[in-house]
Amino acid sequence: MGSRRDFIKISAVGVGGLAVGLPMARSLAYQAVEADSFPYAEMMRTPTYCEVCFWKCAGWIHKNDKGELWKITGNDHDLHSNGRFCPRGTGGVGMYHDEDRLKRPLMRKTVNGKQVFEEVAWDEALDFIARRMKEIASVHGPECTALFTHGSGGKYFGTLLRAFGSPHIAAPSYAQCRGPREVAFQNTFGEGVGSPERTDIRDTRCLVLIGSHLGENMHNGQIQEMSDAIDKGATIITVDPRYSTAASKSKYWLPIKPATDLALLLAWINVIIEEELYDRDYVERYTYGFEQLKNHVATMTPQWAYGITTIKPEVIRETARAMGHASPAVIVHPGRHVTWYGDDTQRLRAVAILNALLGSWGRRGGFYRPETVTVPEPTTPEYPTPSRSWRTEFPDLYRLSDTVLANGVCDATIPDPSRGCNFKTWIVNGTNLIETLPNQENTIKAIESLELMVVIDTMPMEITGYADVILPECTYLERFDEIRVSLHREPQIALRMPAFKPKYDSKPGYWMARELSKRLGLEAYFPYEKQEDLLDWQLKELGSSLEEMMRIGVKTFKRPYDDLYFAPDEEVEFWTNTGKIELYATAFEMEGFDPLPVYTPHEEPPAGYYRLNYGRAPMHTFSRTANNPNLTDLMDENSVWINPKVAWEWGLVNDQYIHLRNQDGKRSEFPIRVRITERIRWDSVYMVHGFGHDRKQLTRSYGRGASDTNLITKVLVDPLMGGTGMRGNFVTFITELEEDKS
Ligand SMILES: Nc1nc2c(c(=O)[nH]1)N[C@H]1C(S)=C(S)[C@@H](COP(=O)(O)OP(=O)(O)OC[C@H]3O[C@@H](n4cnc5c(=O)[nH]c(N)nc54)[C@H](O)[C@@H]3O)O[C@H]1N2
Ligand SMILES: Nc1nc2c(c(=O)[nH]1)N[C@H]1C(S)=C(S)[C@@H](COP(=O)(O)OP(=O)(O)OC[C@H]3O[C@@H](n4cnc5c(=O)[nH]c(N)nc54)[C@H](O)[C@@H]3O)O[C@H]1N2
Ligand code: SF4
Ligand SMILES: [Mo]
Repeated sequence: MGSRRDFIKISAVGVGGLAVGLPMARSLAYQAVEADSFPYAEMMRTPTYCEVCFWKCAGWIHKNDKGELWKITGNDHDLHSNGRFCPRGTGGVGMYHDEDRLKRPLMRKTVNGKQVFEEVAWDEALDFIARRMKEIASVHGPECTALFTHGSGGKYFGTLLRAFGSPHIAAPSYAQCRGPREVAFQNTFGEGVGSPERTDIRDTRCLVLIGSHLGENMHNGQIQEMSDAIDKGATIITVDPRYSTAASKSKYWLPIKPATDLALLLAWINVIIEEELYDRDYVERYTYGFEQLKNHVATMTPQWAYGITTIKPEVIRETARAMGHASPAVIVHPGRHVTWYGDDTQRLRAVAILNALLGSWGRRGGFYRPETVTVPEPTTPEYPTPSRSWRTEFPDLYRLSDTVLANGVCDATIPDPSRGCNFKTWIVNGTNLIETLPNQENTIKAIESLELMVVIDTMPMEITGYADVILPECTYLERFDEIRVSLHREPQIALRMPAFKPKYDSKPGYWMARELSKRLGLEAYFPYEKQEDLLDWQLKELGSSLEEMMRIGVKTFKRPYDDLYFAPDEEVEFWTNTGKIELYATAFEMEGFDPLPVYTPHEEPPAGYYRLNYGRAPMHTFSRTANNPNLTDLMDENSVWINPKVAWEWGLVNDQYIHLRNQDGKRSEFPIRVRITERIRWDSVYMVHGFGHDRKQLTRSYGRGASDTNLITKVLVDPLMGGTGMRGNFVTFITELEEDKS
């Protein structure tokens, strides 16, 4: 193992690794002992839930008559998909087939003075990890171990970490995604929005999308409900500087000047109050702070907002009236990836306030009350009580965050004399932190300070290049996983089971976590050797069984109460300080933050620069699908959207390759193709996230398109909860590809 001082990103299985005979031989011998026949080989159709994104649609994996993978379809009883998968979900077959998959455990070793990854047997990899975890914890404490995880298998690594004595489990779906929304809604309604969102889109009469690009954002159930709502005549209002798919379906498209949404929201609140378009009974019965709000927005007129947002006053009024007339069957959509400009919690507070005024929370066509199922857990010893938390390192910061921040852990890993301790071990499961966290230099600096980094992944993604040990997980088509329980209108469970034996020498996360627990003396936290026995026990406790779930895939239970919406005269107790919906956020005030949202202007792009805007493509998920053989067929690189006026000024033509360079001089690693389109404002450019991979082992996606993360060096951190605003970066164009090699 190379020391961290000569740490480098290594990109390939070293020549040494391939040539070394012993570990391979051990690995194969090990397989022979382990390999029992695959018990589900005869099943022509096995249940699963999709892992291509986090909507977790339940479906079926079908085999052809040779027993090979044929196709994946939706389960008709599933509330997330209603039996229909999105193109990415169907393309899940590509995850199984991808020949670039991680195949065997790899360890960083020094061979002839050079660091390489060497293939090793599972025993060697796991023994090494457990030994190093113990050694490092004996010096720095177990709390210096952090888990970053996104996706289903992470649960069991979480158990391992807690059992080991660390509370530091972080997911990029909080501070890089929906954290500000959850904090804003918790501090207004006493509850977050959750996932899938509790939006009652199918019955709404007016849907307001503020940068929610449903259509590119392919969250299945929402898209289906949105098209149902459109069929039933709902008014769609889309606020987006880009002409998105949703904009094309909308009655009103408000091409707002980027970064000014809070001004629009405040002006809408102003009109709704001034013109008495709000739900008076609801506001009187349920809310706290109406008078303060009214005074606060008194001067925030449409005329005021026009100067900021470029949206005409009459359009602001007209759209406010459309919402008011649809009330309470109106949804001002809370969005999902909301970490934009650093004042995101306050922007989402304005969204929450609007919904409260319109009486949509708890109402049909607004936000319903979701239900879920609680899965019982086997009795295990108590977790040890950690003596430190990441908060120790950031005592004054991000006080309203209710979870461990991925970026917080990253920052607390970089040695800093003002802090007492730093993280020393990272376990990274199913998250490509290099592309996922903004400011790559910072992420890499943190990784360089580590003593141990273990990466569990299915693909040789960027993050694996920095690992000490890489553990290959089998894909979701080859494993059991925890029972899917998520929020929905009805309580429902779904099963994921293996359709095939794991390819190569890959293994399920459950097995890895349990094997590590044995080596760490923590086996008591994993009382079931086989995951299927754990699942069977859990399912029986819930009144089903593994046998039943293997046949039906999803099971729906009855809601215990008929309370999907508030009853007409229901007295509702909200989990806020006042027990009311807080238009005026008392918890914010107590923490020294604005109890009512205040608009403050954001930095503008300097001359010759354009705001870097990014988002999704319907056929890809983040960086995880860029190499998927089925999905690269549909789209194999991203392009940069440029307004015709700007293209003309720069002499750019369609399909020309250029580089982008940001305000800090950071240049895109790979060139990107120009797409000239009226669909983007002249002050911004747009690109799809997840491309521009720099790992040669990703044979289909290496060097295809550019990475937005590369160009996000400036991070606008939300002072309330630590969300990482990523839309404050500006880029210019480099057309001379050959000359600029700096
Ligand atoms: N620049 C920029 N950054 C962003 C965003 C953006 O739009 N632009 N979006 C943000 C948002 S909204 C989110 S939610 C996050 C998402 O962040 P991530 O979840 O980190 O996104 P991915 O890039 O898909 O990385 C997933 C990783 O999991 C691996 N993987 C896939 N399936 C499995 C599996 O079954 N087991 C294991 N162990 N690994 C698996 C993939 O190979 C990949 O390395 O990113 C955030 N960061
Ligand atoms: N196909 C596909 N679908 C996905 C995903 C995926 O990877 N692929 N990821 C899923 C996940 S985890 C998430 S979090 C969601 C993310 O998807 P969403 O929450 O829908 O969207 P965002 O990424 O926040 O926003 C992208 C849109 O915001 C617009 N925008 C940019 N700046 C501004 C601005 O200043 N104001 C306004 N009003 N709009 C602006 C952009 O033009 C773009 O249309 O998508 C989910 N669905
Ligand atoms: S929305 Fe598509 S990719 Fe996401 S879980 Fe459902 S089928 Fe899979
Ligand atoms: Mo997300």
